[in-house]
Amino acid sequence: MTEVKKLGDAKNANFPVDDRNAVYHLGVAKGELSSRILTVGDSERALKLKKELLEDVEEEKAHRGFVIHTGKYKGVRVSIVSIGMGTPMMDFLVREGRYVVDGPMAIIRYGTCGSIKDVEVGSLAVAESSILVRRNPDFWHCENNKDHSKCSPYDISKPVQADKELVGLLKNEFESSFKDRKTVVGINASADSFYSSQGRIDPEFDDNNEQLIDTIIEKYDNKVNTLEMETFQLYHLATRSKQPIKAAAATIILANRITQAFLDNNTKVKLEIEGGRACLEALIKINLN
Ligand code: R1P
Ligand code: URA
Repeated sequence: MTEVKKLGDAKNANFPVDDRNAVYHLGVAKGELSSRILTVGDSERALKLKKELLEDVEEEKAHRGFVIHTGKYKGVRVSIVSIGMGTPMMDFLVREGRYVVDGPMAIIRYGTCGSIKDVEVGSLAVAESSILVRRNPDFWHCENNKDHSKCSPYDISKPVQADKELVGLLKNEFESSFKDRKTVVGINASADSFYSSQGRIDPEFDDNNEQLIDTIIEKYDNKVNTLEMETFQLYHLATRSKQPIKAAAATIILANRITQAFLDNNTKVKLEIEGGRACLEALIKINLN
């Protein structure tokens, strides 16, 4: 059963924790999260993965939109954590997760994405690196409200790398698990909106994003495969962490932004389980010593 345990009074405004040292958003204390984490966006995906793949399951923890299932995969303790959507949720997971885990960590994200390449929906992707695409509100709120020439509506960052060893493990696991499907390996783009910053046209809003997908394609020489919303923050924080965090991400290609195809639910569920298994295989094989 889901445990909705209330946190006690927080002690420290800079990094709030309660009397048992449980962190303010994830709601867990030291020992309640594995150093090997598989994170997904959707809580239903996390629940399915737990039911299908974990043994010796510990008490479920749920707080502020985060759900944590800890148990054993092939005898190794892992946590499957659903975080919802967007870079702020990934920021909470990596920072508060770092606080409650001692020593080196490994974090794999398994999510869904759109593709801007000629790749069929239902293919898989592994992100060797990630860029960040951010809407720049200043573009619409310039001083004189007309001078748009001085700034761009969207900022596109430089790439941040995944952990090479974990990418290699994920690539092998996906290629051997999905022999009849393609696994593409390359650059991911994490966006701060599913809509405007992923180049979706929404007639209800002034988004100025008609050129965005072409700009991303050109800037990175047609090497950006996927668009989603969290991987950049994972890679950025993992590479800035003072203690080692090995991070990598894989995704199911749900939407093809060129052909407008969208994957059916039954195939998605199948790929969630099989891909989740591939991620757990990689997660237990990565060396954390
Ligand atoms: C948008 O529909 C959500 O799907 C993708 C995006 O990154 C965003 O979180 O990932 P998940 O399927 O893991 O949620
Ligand atoms: N998730 C995203 O962020 N974008 C897509 O197009 C599909 C899933």
